[in-house]
Amino acid sequence: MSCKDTRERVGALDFDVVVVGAGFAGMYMLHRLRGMGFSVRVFERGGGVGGTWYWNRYPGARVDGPSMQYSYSFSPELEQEWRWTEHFAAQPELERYANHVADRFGLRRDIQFDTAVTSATWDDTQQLWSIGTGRGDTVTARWFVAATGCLSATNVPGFPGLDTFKGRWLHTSRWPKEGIDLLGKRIGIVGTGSTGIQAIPELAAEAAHLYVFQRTPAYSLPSDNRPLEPEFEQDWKRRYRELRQAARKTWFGSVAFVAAERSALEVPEDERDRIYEAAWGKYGGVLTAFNDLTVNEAANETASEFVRKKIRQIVKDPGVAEKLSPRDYPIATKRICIDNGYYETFNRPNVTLVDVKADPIQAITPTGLRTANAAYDLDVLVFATGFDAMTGPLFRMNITGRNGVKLQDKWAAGPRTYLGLATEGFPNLFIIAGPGSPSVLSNMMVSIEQHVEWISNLLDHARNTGTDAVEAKRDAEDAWVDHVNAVADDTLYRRANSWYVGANIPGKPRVFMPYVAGVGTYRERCDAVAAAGYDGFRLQS
Ligand code: NA7
Repeated sequence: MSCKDTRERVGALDFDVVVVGAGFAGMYMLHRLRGMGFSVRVFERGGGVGGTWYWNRYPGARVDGPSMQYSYSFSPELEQEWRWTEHFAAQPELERYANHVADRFGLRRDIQFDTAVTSATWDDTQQLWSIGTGRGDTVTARWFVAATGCLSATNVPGFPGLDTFKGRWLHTSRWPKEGIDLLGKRIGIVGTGSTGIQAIPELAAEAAHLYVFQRTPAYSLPSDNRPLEPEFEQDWKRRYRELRQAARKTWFGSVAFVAAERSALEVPEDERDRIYEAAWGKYGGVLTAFNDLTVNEAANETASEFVRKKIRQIVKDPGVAEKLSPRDYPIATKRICIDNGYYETFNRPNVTLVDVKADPIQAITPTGLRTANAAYDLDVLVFATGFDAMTGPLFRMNITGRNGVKLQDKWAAGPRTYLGLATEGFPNLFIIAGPGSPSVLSNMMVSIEQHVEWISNLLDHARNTGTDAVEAKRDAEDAWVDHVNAVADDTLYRRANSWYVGANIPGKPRVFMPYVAGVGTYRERCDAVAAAGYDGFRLQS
């Protein structure tokens, strides 16, 4: 059955598929579905393509995995023609890549920019989604795909007095395109996660003085970023098919991030230290030196302590080094940070580390920031305070499923999905890299491509079989949620107050959201479900 037939059958459809988001997930979803003959409309909140790389323009913004692997694999021609200049591309280059892809595949004509989706309601009688936008439009579609990203709903803590601040404040993911003048300014930055750690060395280089307000110290590993050598690029391009295929079978979705086949506890201490030393400064390095760092506390402590030792070696003031040293959670249980000179920055005379766990932030004042024990005068206040991860971008669309049930209500105690792709009671809604899939615990490009291809194959199957509605079954979803939890329980991941468990957002239920069994295993599960006629889904004509 063609899409035209589908439209005629229902009569009320504007599009076969509405996709929300024109980041890497939404762009490929559009390209793939359009190529299969579906009519598609993409709504994008921003003014351009690129998602994360459209929004995150803060100084130092850079991908934390190798560019040769953080790129689309679906088009061998694209793969061969695009040239990365560095091993770890910076934001401007990633945004250029997104724009190149949009131009090359003519994507823009089906993307409506500057348009946020503000409601999505399932119509069970007509079996379609009715989607409302912030511009006041409403469109209908059979299928609704959330390509909204895991880290796109910004989190600005509700400190009292923020509206009285006379300087300029901004969240790192809303940095203006034209940049801001930081030279000679007194700058404060709240947050020392991946973003803060990338931004801090850059801000310090410009600031008259930089105050770093740290609540929890992070483990950070040095990046081995450098210009991409032509021989390296050519070698990769020659072997791309084989390397991409191999990456899909790994745990993380990257051939450069594969753990060595040995326990950290099976080698003597001096040899272990030599291994960590050799791994320091290499991508994946310390975290992949042994295979039990995320499952065995004693093994993990060897890596955690190695990083603390490095901090003590780099940071000259022992008191500052100690404040920068994470002690209350195991390494890798929060997203590892990758930096360019982060710890070294604290040796600069114009940088002050403020421990806001010991001396909590009380208020923002007209002239700066006040903690319990001190006041800091600031011209610019930067929030590198992260995101309402994974569920936030979905909730802000006000999604209502069958029988008027809101997604927020169904997920009040934490997200519940089948395969991270769908949720019972919300037919024909698919989530790319949703909670319950490897998503943020993987090379996002590999996860995105797998989800896009799996979803589009399902839509093709539905079209070919005259299926109008596809919904996850309750028992399949319950079993998947139990499985996701059981796999997480066998690891140390729950031990950190991370955004993986929603701990960064006050009141958010503490549920471990990503699926930690790895992208290779996950892909096998998804393929088996499809091969069994979409086992666990109800397919209705
Ligand atoms: P993260 O990793 O969530 O980091 C946010 C940081 O902001 C972290 O250090 C938080 O401390 C801190 N934070 C958040 N709220 C507050 C308040 N109220 N007071 C003080 N400090 C606060 O976000 P990022 O943007 O750095 O990284 C997100 C992901 O993007 C990253 O993992 C990569 O995948 C790319 P906390 O640790 O909660 O104590």
